[in-house]
Amino acid sequence: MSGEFFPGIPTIPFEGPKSRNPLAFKHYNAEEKVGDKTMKEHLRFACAYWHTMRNGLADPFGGATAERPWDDGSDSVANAQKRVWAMFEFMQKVGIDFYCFHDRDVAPELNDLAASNAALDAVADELLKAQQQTGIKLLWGTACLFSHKRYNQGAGTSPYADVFAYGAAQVKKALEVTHRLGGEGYVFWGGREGYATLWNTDMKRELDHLARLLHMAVDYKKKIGFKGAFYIEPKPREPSTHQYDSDSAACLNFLREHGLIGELSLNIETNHATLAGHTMMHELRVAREAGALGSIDANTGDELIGWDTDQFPTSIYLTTQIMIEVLRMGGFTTGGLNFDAKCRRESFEPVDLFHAHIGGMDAFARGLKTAHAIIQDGRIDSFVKDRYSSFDSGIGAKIEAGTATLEDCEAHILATGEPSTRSGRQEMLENIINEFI
Ligand code: XLS
Ligand code: NI
Ligand code: NI
Repeated sequence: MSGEFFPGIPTIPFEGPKSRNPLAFKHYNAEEKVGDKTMKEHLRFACAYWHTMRNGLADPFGGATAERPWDDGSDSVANAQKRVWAMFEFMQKVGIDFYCFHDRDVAPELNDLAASNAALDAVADELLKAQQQTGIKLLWGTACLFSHKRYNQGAGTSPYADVFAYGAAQVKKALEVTHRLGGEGYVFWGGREGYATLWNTDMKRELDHLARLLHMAVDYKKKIGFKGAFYIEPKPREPSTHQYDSDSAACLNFLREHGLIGELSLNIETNHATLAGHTMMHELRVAREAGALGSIDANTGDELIGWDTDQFPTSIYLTTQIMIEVLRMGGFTTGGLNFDAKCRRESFEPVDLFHAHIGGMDAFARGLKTAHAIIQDGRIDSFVKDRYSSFDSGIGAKIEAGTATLEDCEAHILATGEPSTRSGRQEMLENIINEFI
């Protein structure tokens, strides 16, 4: 089958590690079982509408380079509807079952809210048709509250009430459309919810407003019967100097402080972890241990470029770390691995979209198998368990149970003397990980 939009590119087959065909999977074999689930069930790949269909690949020094022959570049609804079919042909050929979008990626922003809403409805009709024809599902939807000029000082945290209200109205509509399309989730990424300088900022008021917006959304979700998950996506900076949802810990603290914990979990993006000065594994661990790891934006940054380069993940070490955390939480429920990633500006041909996604999917297939093998092997887990075993009995058990006092600790040390410690064995453990990679 050739198709209308990507002629000459077949449905990508699995050919195994010996294949030298660049348009074939070497490791991702959708129906192959790893443990008790197939790769496809574990990984729940999603394709990002904004990057795949709408990113012209401009960078701060030059304009768009991407060749997308199906797109006439206009803001017409007809162009937006046609693009839906290019997106779905792409996903079918590459074998991705979910997608994610912002309202303004799928449909144009027109002269006023009513016109933009009507355009969104018209494109949603087409999305629904394409979903029904292909079985592809919506992982999550969201509203773009950062591109339009009105949001130049934020949306939920804008100092202007009318801008807040506009953003809230956009969230309302995006939620309705996500609900109508059977979306499994809805993301809040506060694109400009932060500040450029504290000299003009009432931080307390801005944070209270942001919480109000989320509470309104939670209320509306219940009102319309949307059962999908709500996620908040941490990012520390860019475009703002400081963004309130800086990292997993900051988001969790914000949710707790404002009575939203349990209503939202986290959608964690690798490149944002890097910008926050954390590893992705750290960000995932913080969220998982709080019972709040919802979904993942699976990309990667560049070690030498200081911004959100949104590259496709290729490091097996990285994908292994990610999948260890995913497997340890028992797998995704509503979430998945959304490739919030774009080709490099130099990779401007449509076929590059295939190479990029194939590489990301293969990297995650290997990460999944490796993580599964490491967990099955059990040496890492038993090392960690053993490392803390002094808390399983005696004074340690009393400390954990909350029954030990400072006096008890003093009496214990006076009786037992100087404590002994053992090696943390970092190098040995890293060697074990490399046995599997
Ligand atoms: C940008 C964000 C964005 C969110 C969705 O850096 O990653 O793409 O995922 O609004
Ligand atoms: Ni993202
Ligand atoms: Ni990003």
